[in-house]
Amino acid sequence: MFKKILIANRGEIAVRVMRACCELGIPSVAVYSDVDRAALHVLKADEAYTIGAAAAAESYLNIDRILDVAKRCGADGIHPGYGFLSENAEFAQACADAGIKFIGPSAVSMEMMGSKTQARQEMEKAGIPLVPGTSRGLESVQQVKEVAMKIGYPVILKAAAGGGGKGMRLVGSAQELPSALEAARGEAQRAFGDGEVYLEKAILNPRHIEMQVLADEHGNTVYLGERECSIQRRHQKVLEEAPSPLVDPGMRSRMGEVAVRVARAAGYCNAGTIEFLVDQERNFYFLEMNTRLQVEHPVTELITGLDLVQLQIRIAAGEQLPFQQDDVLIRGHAMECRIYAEDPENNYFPSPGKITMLLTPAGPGIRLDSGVYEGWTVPIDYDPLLAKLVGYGQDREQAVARLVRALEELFVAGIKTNVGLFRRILGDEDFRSGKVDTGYLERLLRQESGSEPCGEERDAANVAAIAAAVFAVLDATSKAASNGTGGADNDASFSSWKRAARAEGLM
Ligand code: MV4
Repeated sequence: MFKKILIANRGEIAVRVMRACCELGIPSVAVYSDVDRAALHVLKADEAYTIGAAAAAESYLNIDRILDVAKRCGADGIHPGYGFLSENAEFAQACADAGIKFIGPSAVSMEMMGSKTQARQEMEKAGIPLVPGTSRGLESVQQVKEVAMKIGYPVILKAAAGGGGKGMRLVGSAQELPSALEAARGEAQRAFGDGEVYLEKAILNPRHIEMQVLADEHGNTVYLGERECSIQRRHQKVLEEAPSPLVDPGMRSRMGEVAVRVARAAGYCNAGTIEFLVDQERNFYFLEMNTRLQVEHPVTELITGLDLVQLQIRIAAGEQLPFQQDDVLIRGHAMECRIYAEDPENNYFPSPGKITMLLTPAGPGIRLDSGVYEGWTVPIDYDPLLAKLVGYGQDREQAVARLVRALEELFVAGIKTNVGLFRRILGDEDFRSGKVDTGYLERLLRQESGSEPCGEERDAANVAAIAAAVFAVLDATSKAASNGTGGADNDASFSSWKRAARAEGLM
């Protein structure tokens, strides 16, 4: 087993990995940038080292600095979390060269899945169901027109070096093709330094469902069930759940077996995720493989009872998977809300700043993976994910009810968050009946923006609520009164202010 693990990441995922280290009795080492000196992951680590300026390129993406720290402190393993260097084959190779175990797949598997055309070629060979399209970079406009004609419009142009939605272009007809191809190539070149573009038939209103796999170094590969990830906006996932309301046991085992074949064809080791697009007839197609631990891994942990991070560490240490496919049982339902520092009134733009007050939910079926604390200032330099609020229940209804209750308990002051969005989603009829696809959230936001109170109404309500809060603090006699539940104000939109006033009155 490892003597010491360095976590090359920050925020909630760094804290999550430290928890696994702690339970395994392995000391953890944090690295941090200048603006993260007081970050939660630094406070929670056994040791912490500075690695440079706020800009990620100077710190969390700085391979030399991170390896320097690892050597200096005697770490024999590095966990990359997600994002940053987690899917960087060069980093995985540099770790191997330095005699430090990268807790993740090999550089070779990462490279194969990093090129979407190479991945398609390998998966084609392995007989994996793919969206109809090309598995090589496109050449002449004439060739592209012929292929598109054969598979039928609409088609999608994608960057071979892309993934996650960057550099995609929907093409409805042959007339649009020449300019779309040129634009897609230019975009891919600028974004990835690689202009290779390929083509797929467009699946309309697809669902995005992904399958978790685990593979050890001894040839054992298992699947741990799917996650429904269709609720996203601009390729940013917002809410995920497991199992998917769409998937029955038959579909799960077919999808799981395909996912295991994908992992085997990639020579894959450690935790990985196979993304599928699912069409309206419930046909599923391999889309891409994420060669890392994912943000939404907790929902899989809750329904399987497994600790994915501990398993990653044990696999990297050379252990056998401690169970077989038949031992994996799915029980209950889990749902994750990604709490971001974003301003709902400003198109969900990042909204960093000081967290002046934070009340966190707990209780039955609630898990909070957080990277922040009261009094800390959320920096603008990184992804604005604050925490993941995860609800678990014996069924979907109970998971939802617990999340709704936990969202009521959650109170964040000082910064704007997207918490209100989850109240809307969880109360929505289509969501409650499991009718979601990748267009769901945009539709909900469009439909609801019309029914919101107008700016003036909102301002008046806020002024009244702020005035009430100010009076509660200024009026010393309110201390006694604020202990009771008194007041006839039952409007949910005032409850945050009411709570702030009550809390400040008690101080
Ligand atoms: C597609 C597609 C429809 N047809 N490919 C977007 C993210 C990237 N991983 C792949 N994406 C898509 N590929 C074909 N052939 C629709 C999407 C897509 C999408 C996929 C997953 C989750 C959300 C999405 C939102 C819009 C489009």
